[in-house]
Amino acid sequence: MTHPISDYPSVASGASAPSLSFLGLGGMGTAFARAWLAAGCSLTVWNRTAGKADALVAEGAVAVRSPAAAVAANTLVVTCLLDDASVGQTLEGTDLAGKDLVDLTTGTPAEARARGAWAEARGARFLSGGIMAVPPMVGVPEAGGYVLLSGSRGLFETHEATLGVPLVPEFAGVDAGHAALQDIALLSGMYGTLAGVTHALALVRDEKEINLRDFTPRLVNWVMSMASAIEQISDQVASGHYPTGDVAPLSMQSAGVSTFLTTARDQGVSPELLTPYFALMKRRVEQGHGDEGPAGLVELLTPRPTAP
Ligand code: FVH
Repeated sequence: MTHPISDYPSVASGASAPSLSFLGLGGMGTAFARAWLAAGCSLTVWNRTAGKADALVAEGAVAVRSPAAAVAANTLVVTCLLDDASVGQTLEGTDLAGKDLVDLTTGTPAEARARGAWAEARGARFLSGGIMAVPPMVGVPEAGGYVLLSGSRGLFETHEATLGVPLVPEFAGVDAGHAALQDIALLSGMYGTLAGVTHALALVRDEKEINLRDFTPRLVNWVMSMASAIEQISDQVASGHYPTGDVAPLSMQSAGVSTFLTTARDQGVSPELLTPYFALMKRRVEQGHGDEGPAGLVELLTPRPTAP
């Protein structure tokens, strides 16, 4: 469920202010810590390189010397470290019994599930997070960032307001791996788009009569207007039914591939960002799906056993 940011006003200050411990003061961690301090939270921080806490202490944080001291200081314990291995190294030997552990470190779904089982075996409730933002978006609701959280619904409901201070929290299910899976899926969509954008800019950037400042708004508008097709593609993938008679059938698109490859060659641009997608279109057409749109390409990536 998506919550409007207005659900997360500044938290109370003074004796009733939420209190939490935060481990990991890298670029993202520092942005999170600042947002909690600015909202009046009582924040205990730890970082491997202790000096990174100095500025936050000046802003009101309490820095402690060990992960164990940070975990002991509060029920709500949040980690934002480099990777899952660093989370294990940091929390090993700390007493997690009765704690609510929220790990915002990016990792695989399997790592999140294993970390959840590890935390629960030590008596903690657990949420794994996928941060859909970059540091300047943290604490800036209008920037549109949010954090996916999956695992213990009870933990989420207990701390939703506090967790919502830096970024809007969205509960992503009780499977601890589902925040990470959706995080990676969303970023994969971003990388695919960036691949096309990179190729497009490479095609035109050295052309004397084309000004990138004129071309770029066209590229932005085109990518955004094409994004409206995502919902139709998703509906077809969900149903596993790929209608024929698409307005831009694969057969037509596949026939146009040579135009893209020749243009790239003539412009001195490597086609390597596009050729894997073109290869999938060709295979799908060869399998007899030329009248369909692009949604069915997913069947080539996740082949399902055919019915007996
Ligand atoms: N920055 C971003 O734009 C992205 C946005 C999406 C989410 N990611 C993930 O968030 C995690 C933290 O990212 P970060 O930007 O804070 O990362 P760094 O600035 O590189 O800081 C890393 C912190 O981890 C500490 N650390 C590293 N290894 C260990 C270890 N073995 N034991 C204890 N701590 C460790 C490091 O400490 P130090 O180097 O200062 O001593 C930093 O605090 C990350 O998963 C992103 O993928 C950010």
